[in-house]
Amino acid sequence: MGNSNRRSFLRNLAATGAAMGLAPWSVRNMVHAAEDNLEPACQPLSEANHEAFIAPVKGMATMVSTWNHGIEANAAGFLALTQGGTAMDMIEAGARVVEADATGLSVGIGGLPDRDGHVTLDACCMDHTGNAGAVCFVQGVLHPLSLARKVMEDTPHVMLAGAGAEQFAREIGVDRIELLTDVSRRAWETWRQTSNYAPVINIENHDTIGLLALDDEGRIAGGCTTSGLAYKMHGRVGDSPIIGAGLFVDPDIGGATATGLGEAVMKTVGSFLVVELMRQGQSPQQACEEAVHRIMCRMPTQDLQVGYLALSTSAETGGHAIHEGFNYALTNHAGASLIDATFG
Ligand code: SD4
Repeated sequence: MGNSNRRSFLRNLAATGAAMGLAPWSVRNMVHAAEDNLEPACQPLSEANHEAFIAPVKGMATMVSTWNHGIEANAAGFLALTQGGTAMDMIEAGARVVEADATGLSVGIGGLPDRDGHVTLDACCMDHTGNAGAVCFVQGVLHPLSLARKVMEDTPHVMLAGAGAEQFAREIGVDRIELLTDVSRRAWETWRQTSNYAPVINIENHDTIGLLALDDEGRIAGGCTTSGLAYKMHGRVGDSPIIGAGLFVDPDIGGATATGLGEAVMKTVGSFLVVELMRQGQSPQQACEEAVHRIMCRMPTQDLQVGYLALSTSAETGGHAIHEGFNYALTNHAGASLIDATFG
């Protein structure tokens, strides 16, 4: 049975079980029993070979960032580059533009809150040496990616969470700011009237920014910043600040970032997977397809959206999503474009 037939067979089986009024655990057992009788779940799409290094190119600065707001982010990144910045400076400059845009409902100020009305932010970054920093479940901080960079550069740690991250922010002079805007508060109040307090898992409503940049010296860096899943449970942390899930950069190979339902990305350590597949010789595009395929094999009964974006140290790019609708901005010295990712 092909993978997509297998998926729809299992999805139909789960739907039939639910329609028959079976308990969720009983539907799960039925699906697992059916899976056991099918051939192995996840065959790779293509044979891997074993590269260990992708020769970096110089003079080919390239930046890719998820969704429409990637255009502004990349423009800020290239401005930082022309001012003498490194790949990591490009990432931070790009992230800050989107984090400060109160009209965006998924990143920084204006981001939709959790189900209790708190805006909690997640962010991480990795630089061209493979160093990493992250903050998660942080409130009242306008630029979580800059805070993640400070964790990376000025502490012996990789990740600070919640009140500890906020304390660190105050210690380094970052003022507290209200992140819930009138628009996001009204959206939350409307949601509260109709919700059953289950976190929303929607294939449309994702626009975390993930950014990858290669500077003219061949240095690569990445970042990811988000307010996470709208109306999530208080305390929920997604993939975006998790090194290897929402972002991974290997200075010898390239980087990858993810957008969409973080739980699916975390369970498959998606961005690390993309980069490792690139190490084994796959192009960024092939690697993104394989990582999406892995989610679809592992979670065949769930309808969810995940998109991956990748950039190699040789300035090759790729992007792929489960469903139609994921796009990303690609900027290099020749100009900027918005690209619709392949899907399926
Ligand atoms: C999360 N991956 O918190 C994030 C959400 C997202 O575009 O990507 N939105 O699960």
